[in-house]
Amino acid sequence: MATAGKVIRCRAAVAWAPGKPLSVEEVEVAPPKAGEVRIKLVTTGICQTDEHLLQGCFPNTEFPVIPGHEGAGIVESIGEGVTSVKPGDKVIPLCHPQCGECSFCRNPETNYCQRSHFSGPQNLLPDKTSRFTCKGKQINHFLWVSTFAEYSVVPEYAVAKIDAAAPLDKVCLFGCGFSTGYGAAINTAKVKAGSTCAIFGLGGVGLSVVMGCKAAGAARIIAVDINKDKFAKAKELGATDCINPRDFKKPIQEVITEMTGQGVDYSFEAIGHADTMITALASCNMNTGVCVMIGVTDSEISINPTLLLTGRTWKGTMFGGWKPRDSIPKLISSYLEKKFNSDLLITHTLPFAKVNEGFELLRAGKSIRSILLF
Ligand code: PAD
Ligand code: ZN
Ligand code: ZN
Repeated sequence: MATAGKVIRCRAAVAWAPGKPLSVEEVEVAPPKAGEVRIKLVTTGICQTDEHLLQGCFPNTEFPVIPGHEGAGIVESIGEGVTSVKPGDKVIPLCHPQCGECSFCRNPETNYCQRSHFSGPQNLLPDKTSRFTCKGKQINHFLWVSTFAEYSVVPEYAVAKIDAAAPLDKVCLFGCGFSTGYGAAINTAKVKAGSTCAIFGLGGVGLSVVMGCKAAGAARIIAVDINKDKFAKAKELGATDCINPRDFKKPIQEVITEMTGQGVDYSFEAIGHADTMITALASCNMNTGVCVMIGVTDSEISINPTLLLTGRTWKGTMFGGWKPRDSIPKLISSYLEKKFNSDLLITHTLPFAKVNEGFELLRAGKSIRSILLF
């Protein structure tokens, strides 16, 4: 493309400091170095993890930064040595990489990659430099992908090439929310047919868990949220019961235990609060129950060890357990074959300039997923 090898000037939403609205600015995006890919983003979703970042609660991140990690786009140019994608390919930038070389990537039992942000900050690309500047200042990357920019540079091992037929304004959800929630049920919990499940938090992630539980053949899917406006969508996606903890005097884990006899087989926390993580754990049955934590918090948790002593399993999930470069293209093929309908999670589509409005909708509990179009 004519822009290959050149600095591109384009729009991006910059977070200059925690707790401040995003500022849509003109930024400069340097060309990709060896092993990197420059992507022209077509669309991006807004996830609660971006909100954690804006509030200054995301670990290992320094401001100013370009947030966003649920994007879809087209390869604009590639750096030296890149072989798996070429200009013009449709791609999903991956906030959870798959380097293919580390011991975890080589282990079929896990999707964690040692180059993930839990192993080291992703404010800068792996060579410890940024490709973004704005008003003469260096701007940080977020999770390497920074999808709130018209162009972004990412390492090759944080890009998945997808089917050319995929509608980018829909499949951007596979870059985080849908894949995470659906995979938490299918891969991490390994929900069995006929089982009972409880999902705490009915945002884009929690509702994707509902879809995963339904696809796995769960017999009863109990959806829990303090915002009853989320219940209609949860029912549409497969929830059999919807409950609001504020409608009960007794703790919700006791309500769920009474509803199911012993507690559910699988529980999921898709909120990101320490107290609901403990509640989700106590809601699965005391012996064979499995609780999966999805929500992100840096708060400490204190539990009575008896909760685990009797046999419960407590696990976390990153990116729904998918090895992303291998799995996201296949998951998108299943979407194209209409095996599930993740489009139902999209409640708002806004022009990119309205990015702050998208966050207001999320904060007010009015959206599931807002999609921004560049
Ligand atoms: P969201 O804000 O769209 O949804 C959260 C839902 O929780 C909302 O419907 C709230 O009403 C509900 N809620 C809030 N408090 C309570 C409560 N006390 N009891 C019951 N319901 C409550 O967020 P999201 O779906 O975008 O993300 C959910 C979490 O998952 C968030 O912490 C995010 O950072 C995390 C996440 N984790 C991964 C991962 O790989 N582990 C990936 C993506 C997102
Ligand atoms: Zn996310
Ligand atoms: Zn790896």
